[in-house]
Amino acid sequence: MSLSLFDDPPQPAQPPEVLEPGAMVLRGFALRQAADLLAAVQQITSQAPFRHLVTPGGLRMSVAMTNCGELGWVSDRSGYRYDPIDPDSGQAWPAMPPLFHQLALDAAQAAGFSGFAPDACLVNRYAPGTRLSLHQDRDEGNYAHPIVSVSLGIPALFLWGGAQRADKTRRIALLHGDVVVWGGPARLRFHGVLPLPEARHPLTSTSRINLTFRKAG
Ligand code: MD3
Ligand code: FE
Repeated sequence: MSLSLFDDPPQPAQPPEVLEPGAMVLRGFALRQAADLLAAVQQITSQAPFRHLVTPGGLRMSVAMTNCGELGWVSDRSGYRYDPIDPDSGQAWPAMPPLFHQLALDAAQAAGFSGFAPDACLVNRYAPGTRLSLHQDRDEGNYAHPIVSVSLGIPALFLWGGAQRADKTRRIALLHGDVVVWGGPARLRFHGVLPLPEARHPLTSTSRINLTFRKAG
């Protein structure tokens, strides 16, 4: 047993912020596990490297992506889908680390969704300048399941819209260790990420890593 000045202090639990019914921000919920989560991401990307997918319209996405779990989200000229096979390797996606599964289960539970059992984890990597334009997540089989997102590394401004693309958006800062759970009436909201400003983080250098856990199958 040792106490080091350089260890993270225990984090006081912060009350969940309700963005709207079904959408809750759990500030710092993943802070304690952040270094272990990032080590697991490195393990995943050694098997399934980050890549820039192409949209059905032929545009290269500025976000670099990979997946772990039984299913992975992919996009190409033929459309968007969940696929058990990584098209770049022809192999199954890396397994979802137990730490990921447990964190997603615990966060969903804290937001009022019990028994969340994700079968897909999309791993997004942002650099300064990377953005994600306004979209809905509608490639999953059953919208009754929530989506859990975990932000790591440099901060981002998340755009939170409405049921229609043209609806007014709010900006929400997502910082290292923040977890957001989106379910119920919030599940099909339009959302996106503004271009990231230049920044550095001690654990990720100039990147932001976002994990989104889904029940896709
Ligand atoms: C609200 N990722 O991977 S996380 C995505 O920061 C995605 O990488 C963003 O949008 C990111 O699809 C945002 C927050 C998020 C994720 C999924 C949602 C919010 C959501 C699904 C439905 C509603
Ligand atoms: Fe999304």
